[in-house]
Amino acid sequence: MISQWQLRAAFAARLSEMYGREVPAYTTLVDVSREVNEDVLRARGADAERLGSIGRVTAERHGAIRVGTPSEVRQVARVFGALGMHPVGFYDLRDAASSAVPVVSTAFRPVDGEELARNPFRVFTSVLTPADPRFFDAGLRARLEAFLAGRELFPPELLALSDRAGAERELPEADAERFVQLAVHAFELSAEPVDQAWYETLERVSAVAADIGGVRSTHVNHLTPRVLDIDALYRRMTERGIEMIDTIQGPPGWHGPDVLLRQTSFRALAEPRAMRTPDGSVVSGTLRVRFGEVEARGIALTREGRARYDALLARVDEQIAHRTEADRTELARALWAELLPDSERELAAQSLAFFTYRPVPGRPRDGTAPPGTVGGLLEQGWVRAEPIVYEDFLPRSAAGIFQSNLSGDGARREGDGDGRTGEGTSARAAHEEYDAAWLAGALDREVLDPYALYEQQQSRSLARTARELGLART
Ligand code: OOG
Ligand code: NI
Repeated sequence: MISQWQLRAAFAARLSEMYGREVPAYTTLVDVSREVNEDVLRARGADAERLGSIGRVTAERHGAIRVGTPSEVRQVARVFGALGMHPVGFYDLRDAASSAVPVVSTAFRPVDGEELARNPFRVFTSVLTPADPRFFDAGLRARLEAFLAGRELFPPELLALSDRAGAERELPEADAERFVQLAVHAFELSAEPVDQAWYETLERVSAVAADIGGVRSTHVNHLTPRVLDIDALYRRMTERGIEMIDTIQGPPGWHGPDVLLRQTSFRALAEPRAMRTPDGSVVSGTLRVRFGEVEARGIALTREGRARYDALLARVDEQIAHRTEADRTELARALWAELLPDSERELAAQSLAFFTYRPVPGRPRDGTAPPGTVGGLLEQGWVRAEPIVYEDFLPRSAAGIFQSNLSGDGARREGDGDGRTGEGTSARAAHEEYDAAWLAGALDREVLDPYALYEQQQSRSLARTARELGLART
């Protein structure tokens, strides 16, 4: 029998193999990431593994897919449910000022610590919002919905195997193999000719709308390795002549602990695709739909910690607007140092980040009683804190990453009006319609709250620690 985590690991590995065959630049990214990780390990020793063993980090990937309808995203939930991956978090990418895209998203991932340690594979999953009149007028919406209703992304055999694996939490070997084959195939780029006129109609609204609704299948659009030093990775990719987007998204690099998530990407490559022209002939064209991304993960921040990050973004935007010449990175680094303590201990003591706690074994009992605060326990060496890694995404970074394939034809830039109707009352209504509850309804599953998951992991460890130290509570 093949268990869910083994299925997940097999799927992730085979998807990676497929993507490397189809997108050779991905292989370069994986190779360079591995080199950087080995260097960091050599330079920092055990400290390099503070946020995950080198085995986990080297194997770790996230992918991204985009689908068109509630029923399609529900099928996605069944396929990933088979792999022990659950929808966590709700991201609305329609508002980002300079990079609005007509989707709302969640991430499918394992949720419990042991499952994450076995294989943390996650997939950022977006679903189109055709009823949002800021992007689609009534006529286009109707054509789009009719087109989407007529396609099948996942064959019935795959869905049946998915439901079985989801219910039984394992599959016999032959069925597991079949499942992995069908699942990987569902995310390959299809060779079917693309209807050029239809694709271009959608592209005028948004390149993402065209990527989702302009073709009869779906595909993984990037697969992201994890790296221990993203600044070094960025330099090395640039040295190899690969043109990266101009920033690293997320918190700035600084002297303090890594927190949340830093990501960067290279632009989608022009790949040859068969196109059906309006007169019915098939010609060869190119589309830019698949790109490369890499990320560094840090400690998960509490709501209070996250509020500081959001304040950082707001302050950088504000100050950059007045001082266009200012170096964004330098400014962010300086503000960050002001907003966030630069040690794990202070992050823990001020409840800004999540940790798991455990008593220090063999601490000499000097007759004093352990203090009642986390800060005091850490300070006096009673307990040790291990950082909890941020397993989720950042909406602002995600919006920036979407730009990786919006920067060519079909880019929607700030102030572009084409394809959008005004932002009247109906626009606001549609805006509210696509919320977390809408997504949960579409998925037919609860969308889990990432903070609640981290909080639970932390409070369990605190309760255990308090018990072992004989404290009433901490
Ligand atoms: C997803 C972009 C977001 C990330 O890592 O933030 C993302 C997409 O382009 O479909 O993958
Ligand atoms: Ni990504």
